[in-house]
Amino acid sequence: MKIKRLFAPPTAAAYAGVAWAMFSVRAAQAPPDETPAVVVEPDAVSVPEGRSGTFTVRLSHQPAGMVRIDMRATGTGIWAAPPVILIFDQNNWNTPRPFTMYSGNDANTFDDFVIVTLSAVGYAPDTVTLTQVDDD
Ligand SMILES: [Ca+2]
Ligand SMILES: [Ca+2]
Repeated sequence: MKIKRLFAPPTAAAYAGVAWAMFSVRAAQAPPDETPAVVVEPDAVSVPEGRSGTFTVRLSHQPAGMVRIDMRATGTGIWAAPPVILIFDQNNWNTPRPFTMYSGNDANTFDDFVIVTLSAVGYAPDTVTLTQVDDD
């Protein structure tokens, strides 16, 4: 019925069609598309010395195929991560996947830290900062 009104002659019915068309344009413009990104949560994790800390990783947008997450770590102290490669696909891209890192026992007395950057082709990278809680 409403599509018919758009093509009607200039009568009262035609004005109703115009109003409906304007509403359609507004609906198409909002919300704006966001940049596809790797999503890491939370932004910061506190890890007791000798223990582990966990964060999660997902994608903001559905990929066309398989997407591999690359990890890069920079910081101080002794950290270890399991040899796990995170791969997302069209079905599991928005399911948060946990990833655990371990803080090694060290001889120093300060809180070491590591910044982990997670990236993927076609997606903006995200980071998480793991901060050790030194026990010496
Ligand atoms: Ca220590
Ligand atoms: Ca330390």
